[in-house]
Amino acid sequence: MKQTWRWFGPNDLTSTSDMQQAGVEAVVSALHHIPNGEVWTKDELDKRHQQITTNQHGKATGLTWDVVESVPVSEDIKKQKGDWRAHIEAYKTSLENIAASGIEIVCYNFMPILDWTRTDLVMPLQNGGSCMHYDYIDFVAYDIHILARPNAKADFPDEIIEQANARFASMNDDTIALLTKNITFGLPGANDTLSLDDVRSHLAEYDDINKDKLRANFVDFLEQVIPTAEKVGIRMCCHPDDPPFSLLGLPRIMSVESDYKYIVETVSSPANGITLCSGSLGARSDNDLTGMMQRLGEHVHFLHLRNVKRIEPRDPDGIRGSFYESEHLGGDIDMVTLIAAVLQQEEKRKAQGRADWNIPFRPDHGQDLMEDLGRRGQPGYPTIGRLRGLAELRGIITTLSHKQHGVI
Ligand code: DNO
Repeated sequence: MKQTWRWFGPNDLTSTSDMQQAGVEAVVSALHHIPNGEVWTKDELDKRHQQITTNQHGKATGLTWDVVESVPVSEDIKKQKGDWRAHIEAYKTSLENIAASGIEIVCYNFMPILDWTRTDLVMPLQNGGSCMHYDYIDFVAYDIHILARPNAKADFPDEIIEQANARFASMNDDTIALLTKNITFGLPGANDTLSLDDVRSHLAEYDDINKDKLRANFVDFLEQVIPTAEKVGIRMCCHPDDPPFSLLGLPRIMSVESDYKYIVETVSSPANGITLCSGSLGARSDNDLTGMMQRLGEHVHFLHLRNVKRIEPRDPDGIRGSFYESEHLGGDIDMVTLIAAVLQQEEKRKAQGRADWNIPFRPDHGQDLMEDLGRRGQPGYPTIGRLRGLAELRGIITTLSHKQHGVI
């Protein structure tokens, strides 16, 4: 398992030297300044490679840029409206340029309008740290009362609506502004920052797009770009919906195992794979992460290892509800059995002679701890919390590898 780390570029509060000290083997990065739908040029790619491989004193860092996360899929492509055909052509050109620059793995997602979202970016923890939190009731209060989406109430059970009404009644202008900002602000990786009116007009454009239509548009996208990825030697890997259930009445199509199965079977190619994100998928209780890795592991090109703790309130079926981002080993996902399944997959690949046996993972997100508290880094991407996560994950990997190879 290759130990990687997400880096947002020279403005990231984590430096290349920090990554070196954390024992990072390779970097995950993206050209966030390039607007969705535009081509990633060779020049811009070269610049980012340079920033990763060489430090500010001109010395080699020993780091390489191995994974792109993400080349965003534009809203036009997801809706098949406006400039979508031109955006697909640009996407293919970006893939060609990325491959020419030496990168083989490209992560992306197909979530409509909002990429990942949380209601609270700094939930206080008992130990003095903080973490991100998705509060189901806050989100419903936002949906029904702040965004005032027509007919939003029809999407929720009565007792959740009652709690959301009471929550909204207790909010003041500041809490409303903060919640609105958190939900629509465009967390790292999501390029767009949206106002309430932007969200409303985006939503109107999805009026005629149900789950089947969105999925058909996704398959069309893959049928266009996967042949290019195959030709240039890129492995695409789709990130799951985060959280993995419908938001704002929008369809979500990469939330459960059967969604992934459908996509890898419908557009069958080694270039069409999965980013298994344990934290995103783990926010619902019916996703069996270890089982997914065992059953779909051959398609997994990239891993995000993160943990969540599912908390009340939840819908009566337990699927949709609140959660917070726990310590990497502290939540509802069994990281040990999941990593064991990854190591088994790697052994299988070695036996099959697959060159891509060493699956890159990154410690996904981290809690804000110590010097990172109040440091105003990218939400979810503090240095120390991720360093802690990486160290804990590395411990499991080392132990299980020893066991696998009969050392213990
Ligand atoms: C959040 C990230 C996501 C992810 C994209 C992939 O921390 O995992 O923003 O980068 O969804 O396209």
